Amino acid sequence: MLRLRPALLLFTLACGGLQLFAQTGFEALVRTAEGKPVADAILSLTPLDGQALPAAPAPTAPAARISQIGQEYEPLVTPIRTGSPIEFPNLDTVQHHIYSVSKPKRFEIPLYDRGRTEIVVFENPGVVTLGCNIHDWMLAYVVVLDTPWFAKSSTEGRAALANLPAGRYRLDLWHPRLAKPITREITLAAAPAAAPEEFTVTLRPDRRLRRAPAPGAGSGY
Ligand SMILES: [Cu+2]
Repeated sequence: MLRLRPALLLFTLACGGLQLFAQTGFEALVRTAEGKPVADAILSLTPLDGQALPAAPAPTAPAARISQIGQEYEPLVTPIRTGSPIEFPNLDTVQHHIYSVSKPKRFEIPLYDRGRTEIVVFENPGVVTLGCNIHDWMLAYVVVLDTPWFAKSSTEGRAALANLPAGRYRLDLWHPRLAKPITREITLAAAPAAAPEEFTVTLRPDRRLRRAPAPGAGSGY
């Protein structure tokens, strides 16, 4: 039978209880002033009280995938933690030429064919904008974050975080069409709020032009 010394047992129980007590959650609801839900917003919380960050995942497997399909990037916005690899499969029958001139990660993947998958590691935090040298309407964003606590808003405008320690955080909300990202300090209580925190945002017009030929049009590039 396992025998624990009383002091050790108390310590173990106290730590376990504290750990359980300190975990909390946060949910954001992002909408326009007209009440329309906003998808693809990136919510992130960066600890200000020295809350311990979970260990970064071993960069052996890609943390995310950005496909080229139908001569578009899919998805439009991808959040990852600093140091994570992303895979870029070409699922089209035409070649693509991915590039970024964004400061956190400048790179290019020259002409490559269907079936190939390149992997790129994003070492620095910030927003990386991706284009394609062949199809200039192709656009995607990688949001590289030092914190592991981030989420992308759904088509209902909801972004939820769970299992993070209570305390003070810097909250950042980013969206490709937000003129200025929202930044504020928040304090998470041990008990998560009953209702999501609402964010009303003003988005710039979507100026993206869809210029890819219709599927089956038979055009190359
Ligand atoms: Cu392309």
